[in-house]
Amino acid sequence: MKISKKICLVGDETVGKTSISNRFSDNSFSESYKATIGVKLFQKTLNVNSRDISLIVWDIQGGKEIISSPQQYYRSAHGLFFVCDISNEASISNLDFYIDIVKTKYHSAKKFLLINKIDLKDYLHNIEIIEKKYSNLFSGIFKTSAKEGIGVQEAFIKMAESFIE
Ligand SMILES: Nc1nc2c(ncn2[C@@H]2O[C@H](COP(=O)(O)OP(=O)(O)OP(=O)(O)O)[C@@H](O)[C@H]2O)c(=O)[nH]1
Ligand SMILES: [Mg+2]
Repeated sequence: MKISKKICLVGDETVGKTSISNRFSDNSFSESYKATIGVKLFQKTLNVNSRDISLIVWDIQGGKEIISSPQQYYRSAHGLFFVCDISNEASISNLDFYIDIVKTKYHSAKKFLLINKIDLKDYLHNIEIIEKKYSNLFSGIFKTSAKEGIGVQEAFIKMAESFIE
């Protein structure tokens, strides 16, 4: 039987949620920024341990307002990717806000952290700080660059694997 899971991307505007989605979905990347309004969905099937897992990915608009909105985009999510941008301090400090909301509302979802834009070498010092702070809160932490295609595929595979453990 095919397993189907809802995955949501959570985080501030411009951290790279859409870019991560596009990298995973069709291995593409664009330098230009177009804010996501509401949500964009896509489906991709991964085969892990000889099982097909259909991932329905919800690429949701960034920012604090949307997570508390009555639309409840995150409702019934099986997996959540929290995303921050190493070059954007606010996106890192705001992780606490998203985590707090999720703790109460979406506690049963698998949670992974994506530390994105690791191609921006001037900000690599932030990685260790983030990893230390959040090491216990997530099922996994991945360093990603949607731009260079680093870590993205791996993160989605780990997420898919976590559903059949
Ligand atoms: N250098 C670099 N730039 C990136 C990376 N990922 C995304 N970007 C750029 O960052 C900007 C924002 O990317 P988006 O993917 O649209 O961000 P988002 O989180 O979907 O933004 P919202 O839809 O507003 O929530 C774009 O100009 C992307 O090209 C990355 O890994 N490295
Ligand atoms: Mg977006």
